Amino acid sequence: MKRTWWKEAVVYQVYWRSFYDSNGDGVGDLQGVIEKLDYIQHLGVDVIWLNPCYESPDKDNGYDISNYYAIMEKAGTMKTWETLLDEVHKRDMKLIMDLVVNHTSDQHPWFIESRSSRDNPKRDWYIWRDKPNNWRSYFTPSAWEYDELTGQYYFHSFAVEQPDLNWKNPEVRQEIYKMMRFWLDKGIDGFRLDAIALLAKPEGFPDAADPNDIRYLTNNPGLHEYLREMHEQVFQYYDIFTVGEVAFVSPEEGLKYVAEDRRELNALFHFEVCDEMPNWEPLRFKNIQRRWYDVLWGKGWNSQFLNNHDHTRQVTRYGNDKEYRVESAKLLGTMLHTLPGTPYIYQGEEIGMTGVRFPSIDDYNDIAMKNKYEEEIAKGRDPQEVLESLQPLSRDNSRTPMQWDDSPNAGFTTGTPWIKVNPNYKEINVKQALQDQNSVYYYYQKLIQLRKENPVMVYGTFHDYTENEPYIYAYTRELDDVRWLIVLNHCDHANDYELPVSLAAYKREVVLGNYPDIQENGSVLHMRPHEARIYRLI
Ligand code: ISL
Repeated sequence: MKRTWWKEAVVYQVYWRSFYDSNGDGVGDLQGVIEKLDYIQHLGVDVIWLNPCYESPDKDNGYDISNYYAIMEKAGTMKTWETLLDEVHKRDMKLIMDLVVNHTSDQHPWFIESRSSRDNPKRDWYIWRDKPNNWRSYFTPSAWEYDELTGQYYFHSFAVEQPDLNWKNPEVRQEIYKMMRFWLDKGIDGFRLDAIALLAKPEGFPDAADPNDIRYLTNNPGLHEYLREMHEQVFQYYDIFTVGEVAFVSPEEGLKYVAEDRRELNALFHFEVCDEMPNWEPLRFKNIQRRWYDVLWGKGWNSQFLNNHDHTRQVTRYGNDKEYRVESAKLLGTMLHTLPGTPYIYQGEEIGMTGVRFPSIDDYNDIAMKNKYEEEIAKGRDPQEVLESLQPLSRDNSRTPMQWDDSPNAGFTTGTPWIKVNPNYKEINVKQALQDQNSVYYYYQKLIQLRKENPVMVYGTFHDYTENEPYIYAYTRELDDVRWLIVLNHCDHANDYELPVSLAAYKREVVLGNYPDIQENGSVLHMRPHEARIYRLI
């Protein structure tokens, strides 16, 4: 298998508006990221993924761009951004930017022109029709918005304020490629490609059999031609990393995006877990891992993540964020950093930050949640019941400010935070984690260091020995004569795991564990609640 830096990397995701506020306006900013780069470097990560900071009316937290060539004022200036890139590189790390090209903001000059008249030269830069079909969007009951001025509907896969670009139009594609070269020529190290599976739209926009099953928004014919053209005209000229956000794909479909011989993208995020598995389902998770490994291994590259700025913090959603928060956070980290693919750390995950339950809908900011709340209220549902149904998976669970210390607002800002701080910041914060050798932080540091020193963690083949085990997850990674065994007890109770004969035959050496000692009797491993162990088999 070809070895490359982005396969060996650990990526740290920075949601800058919630990371660190350097000027007291209550919103994190790029200067704040610069001031915390030593903290990120100290963790040992190799790449920073920066969420969108382009000029934007900020309806969807930057995913509605009105000028691709400028930095959002509340984030900073182009000068600040250039300093950030420079400081990242000085610390021997890399920076990938979020590329949002399925849609723009409705305030982008392109769309303002396009909606101005039916014969405007940019009319066909977006998607206009006389009649909508029955599709809904990710964030609204209909994917079509009527525009009085020209008496037609425009298409939007997300919010009304995010009209989709018409990728069929070669002028649009060339303009986007020019913009991508602008940032690549500035020296960035790659792109996270937002909603990239949505670029192509089906001929004639036929009605959907089930409008509520929105997978019709994705993976339509023509998409891969766009991605191949993107590679041909832009990516191949740079030593960069491209990872696509690819919803609703099977491993076979996913391979089409990342197969090295197809020259499209380097890696993908699939959402069989984060979008489609609301809570921890061990057998389902294991099955997903095996299927993607079997189809991609040796051909294309996967990503390992359980949370990001769209998905609830993993220790709350897929672990135990109460009596076993530290052990559970370490177990999930062990799993993500030892399964095949590039591991992603979402800011705050490395100190075991949790999700949140704000008491009022007014405490929430996310357009997706607000829209859904209004939609359900309009159906006559009880407001409190709707709020409680939306809280667990609200995207704001992972968007509360980074918890730096136990001072007011968790040391995030000297102003009023744009979104409330999680009330548990006095217990869970970076200052506390750095003072505690047993903290999640130092465990993540060890995991990341292990990846740098042990290619088996990156290029080792994968084999799951516990397909039908509800609590124990035991799998090996093997490379040449190096063989690692990872054993996880994803459960609030202790469980014994009897090693299969094939594994019991080896002498075992502990590489890392999240409990201070190891309890085993011969080939029976006594695993305590949320215990994780990495063994070298000799
Ligand atoms: O948010 C989701 C589930 O709660 C995801 O399904 C998400 O909408 C989808 O993965 C696309 O997300 C990306 O594009 C959106 C933006 O709101 C998200 O933040 C971004 O990650 C539109 O640009």
